[in-house]
Amino acid sequence: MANTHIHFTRRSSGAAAVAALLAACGGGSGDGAVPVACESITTETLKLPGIKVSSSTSVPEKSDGSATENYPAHCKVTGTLNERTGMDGKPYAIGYEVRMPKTWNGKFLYQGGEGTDGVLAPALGKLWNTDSNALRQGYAVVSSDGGHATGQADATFGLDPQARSDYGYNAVGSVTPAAKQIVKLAYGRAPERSYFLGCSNGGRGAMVAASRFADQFDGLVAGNPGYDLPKAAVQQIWDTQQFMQAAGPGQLPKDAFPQATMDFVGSRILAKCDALDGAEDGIVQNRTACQAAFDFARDVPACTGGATSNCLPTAQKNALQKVFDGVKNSVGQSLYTNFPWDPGVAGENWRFWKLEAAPIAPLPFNTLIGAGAVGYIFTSPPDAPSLADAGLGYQLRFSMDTDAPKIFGRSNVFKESALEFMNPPDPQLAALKSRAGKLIVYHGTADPVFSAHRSVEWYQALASSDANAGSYARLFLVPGMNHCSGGPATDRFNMLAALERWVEQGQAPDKIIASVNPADPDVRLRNWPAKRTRPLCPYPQQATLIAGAQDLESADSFVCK
Ligand SMILES: [Ca+2]
Repeated sequence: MANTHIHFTRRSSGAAAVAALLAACGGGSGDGAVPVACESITTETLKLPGIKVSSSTSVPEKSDGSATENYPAHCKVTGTLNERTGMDGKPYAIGYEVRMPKTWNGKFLYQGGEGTDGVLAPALGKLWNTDSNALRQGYAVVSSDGGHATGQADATFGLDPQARSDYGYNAVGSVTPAAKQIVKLAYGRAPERSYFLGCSNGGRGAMVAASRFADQFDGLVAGNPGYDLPKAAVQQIWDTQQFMQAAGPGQLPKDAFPQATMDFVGSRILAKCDALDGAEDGIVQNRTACQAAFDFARDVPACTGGATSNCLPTAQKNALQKVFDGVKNSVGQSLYTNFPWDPGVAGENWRFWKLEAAPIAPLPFNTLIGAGAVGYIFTSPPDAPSLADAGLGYQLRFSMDTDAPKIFGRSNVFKESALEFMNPPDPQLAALKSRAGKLIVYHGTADPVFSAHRSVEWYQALASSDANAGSYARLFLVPGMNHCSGGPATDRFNMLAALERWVEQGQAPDKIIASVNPADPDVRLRNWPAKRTRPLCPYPQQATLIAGAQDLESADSFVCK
C-alpha cells in the first residue's frame, strides 16, 4: 500500500469491498476490511449537527524526535463544535483534534487539558510520568482547546459565562461523543474502551468527567488534580501576600526565599521524618507520622543575634508558616486546606511554581491560578483587574473577607459559581461506581500548586461514605513529588497501564512501581542511583521498609501497609 495516504480498516458489508482492498493493498489483514481514506472524513461525511471538520490529514510516522514526541503514521482530524458569538462580542467555538493511528488498539483516550487551555495541544496522548504517549500505543486520542482559542496567556474568556462552562466541563462533555463518532467513521466501529488521562487542570478534568460524564469513560487517571481549583487560586494570592510581607524593598518572592532557604527547610523535615519509614533515603514515605513529628515553629530555628546560617529570618519563617497552614480569612476560617511538610519543598519545580511562576510572573503563569484566573475566570461577577503589573496590585489588595467569597458568587449573567463549574458535582462518583468504571488519582505530596491534602480529604470523604470505595477509586500519594513531576521523588510510573489492568483484567492496583528520573536535577543533586524504585501505595497505605531488607534502592524492600 502506498504511504502517501493513510487508510483505515472497517468492517465490510460486501465481498466487493474486500476484493477492492486486496487489489489496492496487495493483501490484507483477512478480517474483511475496507479502506477509508483519512481525507474522506469531512463535515459532510460526519453528518453531526453543529460539528465542523476543518481538516483531515494523513500524517507520516515520526521517529527522529524524543520518545514522548514520536508517533506512528496516523490520521489527524481537527474541527470545531458550537461556533458562536460570546457575550463579550468575541467569536467562540470548542476546538478539537483527533489523532487515529493506522494500527488501532481499539481504544479511545481523552487527553486532559493544561492550565487554562486556550490552545489545541497535539493529541498525542501525553502519558505523564512516562517516556511514551498513547498514540504510539495504538490509541485514538482527542484533545480540545477548552472552548476558547485565545491562547494560554489570556484569561479574558472568563468574561463570557458559556466560555467558563466550556472550560470547566462542557468542552469534555461535548467533544467526547463527537470524537467517538469520528473514530467510528474512520475505523467502522466504536471504541471498545474509553479512557481519560490528565494532570493538573487535566487531573481536575478527569475528576469532573468521572462525575459528570461517567457514561463516556471506562477509566480515568487524575494526576495532581485541581480539586477546588478556585480555592487553590485564592491560596496562591494568599501566598503572594505572605511572601511579599517577607520581601525587602525591590524584592520579589524568589529573591526573599533563595534556594538555600528551601534546602534548609527540606533538611530539617528530613531530620525529623526520613527514618520514620525505616529507610534513611531522602524520601518521607510516612507522611502522616511526619506531620506529627515535624513542628516548623520548633524545628526550624529563627535567626537571632545576627546569625544567618542554620536559621530563618523571622519574617521568612512567619510567611512560610502561613503559606503551609493555608489561606484563612480574618477570623481564622480556612478557605482551602493546608500543605503537607515534605522534603520536596526543596525541589526545583516547587520553587518554580510557588516562588517564581505563580506569584508575580509574566503571563501565562498567573492566568492559571494567579491574578488572571481569579480576576477574570473565578470571581462572579468578574473583577477584571488590570494585569499590567502582572497582577501584583490586585493580589495585594485582595481581601480574604470580601473578595475571596466571590468564587462562590452567582448573578443573572453568571449563573454558575466558579466552584460549581470547576468541581465535580458528585464527588461520591455514584454514576462511575454503578457502571463499574475506575478512577486512579495520584498526587505529589510536595505539590506547590494544589495541596495533596485536598486529594486526601476528598478520598477520606469518599471512603467514609462507602466502605467499598477502593473497588472503583484509589488514591496514590507520591512522596516528594512536586506538580505532576519533579522533586526528590520516584516520579516515573505508568498509571494508564495500571488503569488498563484494572478495567480490562479486573486487577485492582495494590501497588504501582515507580522509579527515579535520572535526568531530573533534584535526583542528580542528591546522587540517587538510576535504579532506585519504590512502590506507590493506595491510600491510606504507606510504603515501609521491610525489617532486615538490605537493598535500599529496590521497591522489593518495601511493603505497602
Ligand atoms: Ca525515608
